[in-house]
Amino acid sequence: MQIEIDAEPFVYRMPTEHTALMLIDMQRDFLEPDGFGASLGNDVSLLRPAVDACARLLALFRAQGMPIFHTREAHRPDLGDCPPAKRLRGNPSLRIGDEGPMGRILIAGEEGTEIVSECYPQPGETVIDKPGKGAFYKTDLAAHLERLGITHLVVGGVTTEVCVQTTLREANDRGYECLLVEEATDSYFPEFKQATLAMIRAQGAIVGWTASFMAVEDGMKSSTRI
Ligand code: TIU
Repeated sequence: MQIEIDAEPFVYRMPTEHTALMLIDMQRDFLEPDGFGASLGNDVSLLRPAVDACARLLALFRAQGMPIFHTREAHRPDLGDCPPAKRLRGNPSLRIGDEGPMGRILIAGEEGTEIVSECYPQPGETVIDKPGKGAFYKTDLAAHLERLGITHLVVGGVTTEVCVQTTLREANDRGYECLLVEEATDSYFPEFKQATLAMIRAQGAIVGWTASFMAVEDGMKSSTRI
């Protein structure tokens, strides 16, 4: 079934059997105090609104039985997949791999690397650990999407201009039709969020579409009434 979502810069036509929800990096390390985001000097409370919206998106897609992907920015314990250029850049209070209050920063299996409880994956949902900002880089995401026949991605997560935008651009280059849900993404820099939303949908959806949560909900609920 094809549904229509009132999106910008124009309507987003979503074939439900070829669409997946993808939530990017809704991890404690970015969303809670004492994690990686805070170690970089950020106010993590700025990302809280996205948690609620992502949880509501999850409920919507789960109710329809549609495929759901979660990503985590997570490195191997030996840091073999973390280039020194990434680990050593800047002057964070804790670097990737350092022991923090929630375990080793951004290391697979550690508490801080886990997805927050509100958005925690359920059985049957796919979790992709990625060493980069983009979810396609050095992951098997593309193979999963191809196997399921996915052509359309509805996206939320953090942070808007870093991992979310990188993933949207990677997906766009691979031919996916992407919709970013406005309330379901946040940045440590609110002006960067707004700029990213604007640049994604500019030039006739040069990277993709944006829509409010309500527009997505209205579109999906209208489909269930048909
Ligand atoms: N620092 C920042 O804004 N983001 C990241 O480091 N990773 C993600 O966006 N997931």
